Amino acid sequence: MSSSSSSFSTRAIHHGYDPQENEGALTPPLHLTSTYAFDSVEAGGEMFAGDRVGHVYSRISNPTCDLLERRIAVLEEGEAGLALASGMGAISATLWTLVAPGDEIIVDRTLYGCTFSYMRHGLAKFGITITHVDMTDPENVRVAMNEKTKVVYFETPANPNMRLVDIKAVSDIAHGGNATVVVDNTYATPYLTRPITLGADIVVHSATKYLGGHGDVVAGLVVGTAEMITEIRTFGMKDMTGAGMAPFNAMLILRGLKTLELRMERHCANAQIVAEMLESSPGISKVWYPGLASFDQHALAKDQMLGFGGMIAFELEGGLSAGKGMMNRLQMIKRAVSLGDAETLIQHPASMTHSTYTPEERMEHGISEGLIRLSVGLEGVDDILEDLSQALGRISAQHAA
Ligand code: 3LM
Repeated sequence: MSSSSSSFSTRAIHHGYDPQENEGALTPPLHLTSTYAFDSVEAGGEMFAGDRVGHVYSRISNPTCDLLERRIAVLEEGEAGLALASGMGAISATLWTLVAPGDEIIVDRTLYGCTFSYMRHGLAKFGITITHVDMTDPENVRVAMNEKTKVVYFETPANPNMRLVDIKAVSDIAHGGNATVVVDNTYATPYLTRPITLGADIVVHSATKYLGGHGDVVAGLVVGTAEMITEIRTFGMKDMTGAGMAPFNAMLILRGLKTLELRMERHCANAQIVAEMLESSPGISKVWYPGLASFDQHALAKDQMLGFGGMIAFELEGGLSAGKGMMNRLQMIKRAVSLGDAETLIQHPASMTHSTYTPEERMEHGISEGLIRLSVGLEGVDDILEDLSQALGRISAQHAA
């Protein structure tokens, strides 16, 4: 067992599990069960009423998910965690729990495409106002806050253009108006940033990404106070979405977490080298990576993040057509959505992850048509550089011709 004062990896490997309670099994058991036998009718009734602790049905809780929930809570330094079927399940279960018709959510300008769609085309249909502000200046949140504001929501770094939000400054302003601060920590992971320690109330994750880390599972997590998590579990997850995590998926995420620190160190190291190479390459007009001195919010990144992460955004001088040509010439690097895997992945947000925005919305929300997103993987960095160079080289040669 590990205490919350142990190192990050020690907590990620040991927290909440004692092999001696499970016949010495080093790896936690996988509880493949949909339902649970009650000692008596009365005991079952008490569990349903919340007067007795225990599992009643795996859409609500499961022992394998429970271990993952305790582990992510200790890694994020929150009180409690919740495991859901996907990142979108985590986000929707959380927001369905927090808001009602007439309420307002203030969100940053840039969001992952399906989160944007869920809010703008989903929640907005049910009488919830979605107000986008540029949170790179926290004062914009103060100006927008009003008595209807229930939630302040953002990603940092934001998908796909890497904008950062000052978690502490925005949380202080939001709390002045009694709003709940929800941070999507998918890009940073708790190894690089712990939003709750900076004042956020709730953290949501697409665990599909770095937490799982191997591209083999779709999953989501939420961390917050025990009281908030109970509400999200019993309303947003159980009744509104039904989006509980399958126990097998919890096992895969538990396995991924054990190497999160190691993997993040390598993602950060590789991405820094790749970002510097891209920035110095002819034919590239702009690179967005928090570890570059040229990054507008480099100072905030140094303050708020332990490392600069594995995600890079960039644009070619030749715009979208040059970008498509370059991506199509890559050999080892895979053209795929998702991120945080061992494999380096590249994609075009405007036609893929952020195609849920209209072209006008993308322009308004800071996602240019030529933007390319790179999720730098764990391969040898020389192999990543070589693949990018050969694809870029041909583009530069074409432009010169
Ligand atoms: C993607 N992103 O390629 P799931 N929050 C963030 C995310 O990046 C994502 C989610 C939530 C991508 C998925 S696009 C079809 C593939 C910051 C997912 C949602 O429900 O687990 O996919 O998480 O950017």
